[in-house]
Amino acid sequence: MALGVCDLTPQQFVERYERPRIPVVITGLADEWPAGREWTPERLAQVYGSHKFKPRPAWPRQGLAVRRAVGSDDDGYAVRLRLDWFLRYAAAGHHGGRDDSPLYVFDGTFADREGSSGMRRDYEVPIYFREDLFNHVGERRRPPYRWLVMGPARSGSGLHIDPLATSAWNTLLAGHKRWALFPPGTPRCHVLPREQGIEREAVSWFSKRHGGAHGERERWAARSEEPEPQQG
Ligand SMILES: O=C(O)CCC(=O)C(=O)O
Repeated sequence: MALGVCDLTPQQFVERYERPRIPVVITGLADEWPAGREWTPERLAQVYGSHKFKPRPAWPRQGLAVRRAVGSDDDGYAVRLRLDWFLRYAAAGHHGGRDDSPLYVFDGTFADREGSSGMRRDYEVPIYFREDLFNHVGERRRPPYRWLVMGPARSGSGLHIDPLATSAWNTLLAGHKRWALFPPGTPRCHVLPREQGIEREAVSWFSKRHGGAHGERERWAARSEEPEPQQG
């Protein structure tokens, strides 16, 4: 379901979508954001090119320990990559668009780190999402809550459940993003499969259609009820 920002008040959003936990795409929310103009690959390279962001493969592949994935070193410390290098990687046809597990910037500290904190000025939290639910858990338990995400074709986040079972709002500034959404109540084994040969990463999920022996996992994914949601 896609609605324009003018068609939906914050109260209607809560009643019709948030409370019954129904996904919705709201268009027009980012039209005035400076990010829409400023966050082009050229401009980002110019302003933030030497700053390091945290990439990761969409999901570490089966048998590859999480701590050895790009994005963290053998001791679990973050590994970061200069943005101009990442952008070059993403633009190179023989890399980003072809790798088994394309790198994806997924940086939850960009807004706090010197060097990239200026990006905070380029967007604002839309009126529908201004209530800060993480306030209720206290600062000590607040998980990362704002992310910069970007990548080449076929990159993406692996299947996951968000911190503290919350839901995030997402804005797409360029490109297209395909989603697999699982409704509340989906058995954990379908969202976070552990079987041998089932990979959680986006490119595998979408290309191999890991539906399980009887397609049960696929049936749980929301796209069995609606057309597969695509942003952009
Ligand atoms: O944009 C993505 O790749 C995933 C974003 C995400 O992890 C989320 O909304 O929970």
